[in-house]
Amino acid sequence: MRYVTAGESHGRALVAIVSDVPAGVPLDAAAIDRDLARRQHGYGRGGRMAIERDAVQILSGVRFGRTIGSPVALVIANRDWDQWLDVMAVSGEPNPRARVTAPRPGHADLAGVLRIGADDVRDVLERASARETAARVAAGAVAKSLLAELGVRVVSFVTRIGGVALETEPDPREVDQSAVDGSPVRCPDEGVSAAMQAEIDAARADGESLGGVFVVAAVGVVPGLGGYAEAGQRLDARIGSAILSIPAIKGVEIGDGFASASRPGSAVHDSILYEEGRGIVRPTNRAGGIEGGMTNGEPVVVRAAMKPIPTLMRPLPSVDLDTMKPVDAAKERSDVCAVPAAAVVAEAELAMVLADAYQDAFGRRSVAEMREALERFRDGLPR
Ligand code: EPS
Repeated sequence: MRYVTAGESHGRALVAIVSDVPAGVPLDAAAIDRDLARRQHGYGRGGRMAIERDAVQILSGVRFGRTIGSPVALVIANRDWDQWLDVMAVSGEPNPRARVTAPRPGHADLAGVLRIGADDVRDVLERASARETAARVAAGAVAKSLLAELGVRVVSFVTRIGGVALETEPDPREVDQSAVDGSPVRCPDEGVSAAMQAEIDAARADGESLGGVFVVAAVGVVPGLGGYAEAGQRLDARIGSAILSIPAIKGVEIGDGFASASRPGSAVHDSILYEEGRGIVRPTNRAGGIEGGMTNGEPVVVRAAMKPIPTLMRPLPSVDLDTMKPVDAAKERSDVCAVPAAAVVAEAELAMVLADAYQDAFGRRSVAEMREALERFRDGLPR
């Protein structure tokens, strides 16, 4: 299973096409809309989220609530498009006064115009905007629904915003996702949530933006997904690539990741034990559910670092690309912090990688075929 998206931030709509979808996956627009709403919410979001009420239209690939094995096309209209007709029209002449010529440090603006030879930064920023991630969340909902049919649940929570961090991370098996979603910053601890919101308030007052860290995890995953024999099979590489493809993600670790580098081997690797009736058990999950490029049957635990949003209300120095004279970087309406939203996008990305890995292992054609093969595999595991 894979997806492709199209659409600009202030264009008419965002589009996702999900291909290689097995037949029989339950899919209804309301379930996708719930994830779209989770992505929109979050303390620290800007004015745009007050305008949009993201809602998906399923154009193809679904009959009477189930996929039929053909590509699923999804559309999310941009409500704000009405206000941008003069700037984002498909035909006619652009308004020269609407040009953007002061690239924002940290955004795609500068490298993008150098790449395509544009004389208006808007040609780049419209597509580079993280608005595109709404389409990813819609696509990921298809993967999540398949995974749910196979007993896999994907969860996420925020562990750091700026200088405020959650000291002890919960075991993903015990995370109550609706309680997490009840926190305005999607953090499982109420006290830390409140401190994170205060951090965001202070940043907003200061014309600043903030990044952070989140965990995205999959629970109920069978061992052996991915592969050790070929670079392209390795699941950690596939997950790393997918998570790093989310705008503003600058670091990814699996399990204890960077902390493992400073510990001796005996304090890093997870012992292998056997318990009658339960089979093989692992008393710890420092590996984050992945060994040798494969799932090992423990929850897959991924942590990602998001940089602060590049649009600053107190802008950094830039140059005007027309004159090459120093100017303040462009200011656009923006978010102060979007870490809670990025975690929801990461659920979609992780789900898409895992759905594809399940298809590699158990068949690509239908949920029924996949379920049967999965049962056979499970029956063969040591008990
Ligand atoms: C976003 C929509 C955008 C921004 C944000 C993400 O809306 P607008 O630009 O109209 O305010 O809120 O984009 C960025 C922060 C960025 O740097 O591109 C969304 O739907 O997530």
